[in-house]
Amino acid sequence: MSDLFQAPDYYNLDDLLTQEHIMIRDATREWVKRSISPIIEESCQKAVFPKHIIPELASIGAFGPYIPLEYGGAGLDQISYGLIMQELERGDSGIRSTASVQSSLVMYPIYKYGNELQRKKYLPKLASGEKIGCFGLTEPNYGSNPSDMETHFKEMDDHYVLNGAKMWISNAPFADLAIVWAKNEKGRIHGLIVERGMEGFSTPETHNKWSLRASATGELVFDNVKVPKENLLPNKSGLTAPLGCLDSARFGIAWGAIGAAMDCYDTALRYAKERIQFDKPIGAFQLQQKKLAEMITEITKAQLLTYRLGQLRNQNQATSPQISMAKRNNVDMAMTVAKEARQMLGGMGITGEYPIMRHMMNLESVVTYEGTHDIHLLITGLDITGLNAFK
Ligand code: TGC
Ligand code: FAD
Repeated sequence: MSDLFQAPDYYNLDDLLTQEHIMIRDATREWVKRSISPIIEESCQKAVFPKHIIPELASIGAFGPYIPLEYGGAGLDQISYGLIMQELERGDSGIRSTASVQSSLVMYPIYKYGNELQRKKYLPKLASGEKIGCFGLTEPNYGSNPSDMETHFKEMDDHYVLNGAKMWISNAPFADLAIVWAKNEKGRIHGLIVERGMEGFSTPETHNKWSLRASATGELVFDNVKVPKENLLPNKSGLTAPLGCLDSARFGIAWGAIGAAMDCYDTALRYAKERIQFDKPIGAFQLQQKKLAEMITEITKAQLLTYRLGQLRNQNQATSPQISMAKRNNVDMAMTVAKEARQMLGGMGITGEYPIMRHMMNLESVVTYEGTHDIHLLITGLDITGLNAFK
């Protein structure tokens, strides 16, 4: 089925964007129509990540949009980054996942916490898609509370010996390298660059997912892996280091979720005008109009929240709790929009003829990863009361 997507802009938000923003957004939108829409249903049904799109994602600037040009990035601002994530997730959350992991969870820590040698060695190849990375924080026994992680490394003469396991890692099955968060002998968390081919390092794939099926997920297993000392990220340690990467990725997800919601809304709106029941388009019934009116209201509110957050990020003034609020609100909004839109399509809503059910299933992962819905609420709770309700 051809992709007829038309983006809703109820409050003329395009007027707030620069020409460059609009150009980048439209170019990504066109690429999604051309390269993702025709293949995504089959990728999801078959549960395979379409690897052939990697060079194309690189060429549209989706790998490291805000990483400086000198390291191969696109040198763009945060709103451009957000718009790219929005458009990719309009195509599919799994495609956005691949781009946001590569950008915010692999390139960002190397850029921010790495030394110049590491930046020069890895960033251009990650930007061009020649190398794909993944990010290992979550463990089988430690998801929401990564500070208790068990993965650890010991210092030897010219290398470290790494042991442990990570779980639920996007891109792991085919990644060339992993940014792995592990504790040293003093219990301090550090980031290590672990490369495919290092002895004792394996990446088994996680099968039978009902969600994010076009994204490959796997484990990272470390069995006495010898990691050269030059692979430790030297410029930041402690839990704040991985959490800093998550701020950037969560910001991208806040924009991405709007893309998924826009696609569901747009599909339902078109269907409501075309589908005739009781001699009328179903869009003429008040109950269906209520659904559509509430969807566009919530999408518009999310767009405004996210645009302002983008301005704050551009000024380096966005706080982590502000990012949590946007991630939580927008993903929840997108889930509600998807659920209502699916019902509006009746039986057709459950088929792969339309994208809604796929978005709905994907969002079940998006609401959980990068901090669950509940965890982000607790982050807001802590921020406004000063009282920690995690423990
Ligand atoms: P807590 O004691 O509160 O904090 C420890 C230190 O971290 C600081 N901090 C942050 N720093 C930078 N950015 C943030 N967002 C930060 N949030 C907290 C904090 O100030 C403190 O610093 P210091 O100097 O005092 O030591 O730590 P806690 O153990 O109580 O846990 C806090 C909590 C629950 C907020 C945090 O651990 C959390 O966010 N949990 C959720 C875990 C999570 O999001 N995992 C994501 C894994 S990656 C992933 O899902 C990728 S999916 C990718 C895709 O496919 O798109
Ligand atoms: P748990 O932490 O066990 O939480 C279970 C439930 O308990 C949740 O509802 C949670 O909100 C609730 N809960 C936990 N603590 C509290 C509390 N203090 N108060 C109230 N409720 C609480 N991780 C990576 O490191 N890298 C990746 O690339 C990555 N990709 C992923 C891809 C997919 C498809 C998925 C599903 C996950 C991915 N993750 C990744 C892992 C993800 O970040 C974790 O699943 C998430 O952080 C939650 O951890 P958990 O699954 O262990 O749930």
